[in-house]
Amino acid sequence: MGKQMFAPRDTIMVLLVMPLLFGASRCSFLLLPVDCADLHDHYPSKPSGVYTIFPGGAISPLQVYCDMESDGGGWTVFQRRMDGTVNFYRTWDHYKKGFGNKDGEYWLGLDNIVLLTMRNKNELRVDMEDWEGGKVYAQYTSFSVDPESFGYTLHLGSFIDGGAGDSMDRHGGMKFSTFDKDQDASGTNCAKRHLGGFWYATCHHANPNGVYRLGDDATPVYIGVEWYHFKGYNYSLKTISMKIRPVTSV
Ligand SMILES: [Ca+2]
Repeated sequence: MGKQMFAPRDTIMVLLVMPLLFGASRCSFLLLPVDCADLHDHYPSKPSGVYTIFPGGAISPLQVYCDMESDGGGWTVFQRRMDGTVNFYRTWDHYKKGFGNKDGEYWLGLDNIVLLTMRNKNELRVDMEDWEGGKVYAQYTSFSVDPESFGYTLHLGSFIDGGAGDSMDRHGGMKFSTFDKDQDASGTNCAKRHLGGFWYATCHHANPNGVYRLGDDATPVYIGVEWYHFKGYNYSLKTISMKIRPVTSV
């Protein structure tokens, strides 16, 4: 009898609280960007830096570096080299899950890249810098990566030249390879030969995950952080970063 007496009041409480909860959840939804473009759309004045995004929903936050400057900003960076502080000669498991420091050098992880590219059509931009202050980029009108069961196969759209040249030309359609998982199109193990992990073909025109070296330092060729059509095979770049953005953005 007592419980029945409380029931109407409980109901009123629920009716009063429900809109508050609903309102709170709608507000917090705006704070859960799926990528850097989403963040940029809501907060256009935010500078480049490390942010938390939610490409897999509210329960799986992911820290990334967002490039909010290049060509209007909103780029989610998935690969970044800048000072040689992180070793990129890593196993399959590392390339699958990601490694490094988000405020410095890192690889975001193939599973995260798949997650980021499966929802929308994305474009790819690769920014790079040589040791003499030269800055160029390469852009591709679309970029996606198949899930692990398909070998993380890379798909690239048309090339747009920002001075770097099309050094991804041999890499579209390739599966990802590491020294402990050879899925390249060569009879050799490209990842072992060129000391990185990448969508190697037979083997590369671009080796962004190679060994960080000081330009043309006369050590063996083909193993540095290279972009062949920009500086050739015996020149390791000062910086390189690979980033994606939904094509509908900006
Ligand atoms: Ca091979």
